Amino acid sequence: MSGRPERSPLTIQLHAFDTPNGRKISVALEEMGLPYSVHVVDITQGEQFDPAFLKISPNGKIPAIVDPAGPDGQPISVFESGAILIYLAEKTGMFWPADPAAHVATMEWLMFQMGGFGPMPGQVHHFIALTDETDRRYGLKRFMDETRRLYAVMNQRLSANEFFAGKEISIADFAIVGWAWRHPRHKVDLADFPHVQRWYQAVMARPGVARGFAVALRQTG
Ligand SMILES: N[C@@H](CCC(=O)N[C@@H](CS)C(=O)NCC(=O)O)C(=O)O
Repeated sequence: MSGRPERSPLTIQLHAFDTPNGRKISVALEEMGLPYSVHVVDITQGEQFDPAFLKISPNGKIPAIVDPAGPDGQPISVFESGAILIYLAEKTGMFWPADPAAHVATMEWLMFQMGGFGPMPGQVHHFIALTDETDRRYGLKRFMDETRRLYAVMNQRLSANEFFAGKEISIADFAIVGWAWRHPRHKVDLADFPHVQRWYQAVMARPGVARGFAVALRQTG
């Protein structure tokens, strides 16, 4: 199984925490069957600001990876989850459809996730935790409405397509499932979006995806 702690020279380091953006990458690594080791960056303890981590992730956010076998066999680090997914898809040739139309669709829905279906539910997660009702009300309405609108856009896409890129599962699905996984936290009932619900159940039922969500991304003990 990948995700195990032992290292080999070709083991990719995953620096992450148990959040949607972290899970996208553990899911992709598992689905691609790449050996990797987990390095928990506890963002609740400020570890994302450690100078050593900032060297590989200058924006101070998880996830990041270090691939000891990067271009020309040299080590390379990658930050930003969308860039990491594309890097891994190009490295393996997996979940990166060759068909030109499906390839474009993969990029579209990956960018849709990075620009919208991540930042918007992320704001819901922020405002929902506030206790002051005045601070909470406007932000929650604005970002919940927008989050539901994004679910409706996805529902429409999935009404005519099995996966976001079409017939094939792609890195766009891994990006989106990381955030859809948190639908209880942003208070969206997937039953309101039946095509998203069908897709979500199918993606979550994949053994590789299940392993990606099960791997420990928090310190235990
Ligand atoms: N656009 C970035 C967003 C990464 C991000 O927001 N990471 C959060 C956890 S999901 C984080 O590290 N937060 C810590 C902080 O903001 O200090 C990506 O997709 O990689």
